[in-house]
Amino acid sequence: DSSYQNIVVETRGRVGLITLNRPKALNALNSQTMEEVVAAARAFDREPGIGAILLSGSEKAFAAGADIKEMSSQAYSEMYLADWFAHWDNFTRVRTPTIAAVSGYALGGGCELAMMCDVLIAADTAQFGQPEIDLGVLPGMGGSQRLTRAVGKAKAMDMILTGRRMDAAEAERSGLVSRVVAADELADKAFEVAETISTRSLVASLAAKEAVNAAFETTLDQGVLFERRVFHAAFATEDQKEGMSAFAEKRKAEFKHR
Ligand code: CO8
Repeated sequence: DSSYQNIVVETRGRVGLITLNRPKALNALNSQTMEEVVAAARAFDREPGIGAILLSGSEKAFAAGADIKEMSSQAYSEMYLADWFAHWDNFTRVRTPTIAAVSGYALGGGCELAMMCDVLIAADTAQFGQPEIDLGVLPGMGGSQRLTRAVGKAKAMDMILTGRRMDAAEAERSGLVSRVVAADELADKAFEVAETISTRSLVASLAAKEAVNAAFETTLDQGVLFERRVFHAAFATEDQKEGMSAFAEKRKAEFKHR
């Protein structure tokens, strides 16, 4: 869509691609970029022909943070009244699975945006960090919550209080990312993952995402109950019939995404 200035949006098969494209600021996430990423993700989310959304940056930077220059002179009342960063919540409400392909810097808001995605794939050059403490502030796009849930209190406190970075190997060891690949293979491998997800039953993958996310919001008992109800409901779909018949007939399932 040519109406976007800071991102490039394209469709490949059933995968919607959003590429951050603000190279002069290492993809720093200013308000305009936030509006565009959220708009593009929501547009893909409304499109039944899209089964996965792949979010990438550049080789050097996924995103070097929220835009410090845009924020620096804001007063508390301005931040509060504008509810700065709250619009990102709409990105996390996208129901289609989101995959982040991270190469280079994912710092501050860049790390936080990557953590908003469902699957995080890193190049071996990736560097994750929450350096806000060096700016006299703290994470503001969910980092104190999502990093802690992802890597636990010890590493989250260490990173957020010292501002130190984590390389790709430590990020994988700590459970922040699911896979690390060679930098020159990131685009292909991340696309492969997105494509794999996108070809599965859309009803099943949306429901699966919802069920996993429930684990962060509810008790084990309630979460298991939620899963069971949704699992039962899957038997009302054409894709369940197709998936299970295909298994019995020893052929590949042809999902209709309904
Ligand atoms: N915001 C705005 N501009 C940025 C940002 C950013 N986060 N990051 C990089 N840029 C700009 C640089 O200012 C520079 O622009 P110019 O050429 O006009 O001077 C251009 O991008 C290239 O950057 P560098 O020259 O610095 O590139 P290097 O390769 O030397 O360094 C780094 C790369 C290490 C990533 C370095 O750019 C850096 O440290 N960036 C900031 C990282 C950071 O602190 N991120 C956290 C941001 S804060 C946040 O996300 C949460 C909210 C808290 C904000 C509080 C504000 C008061």
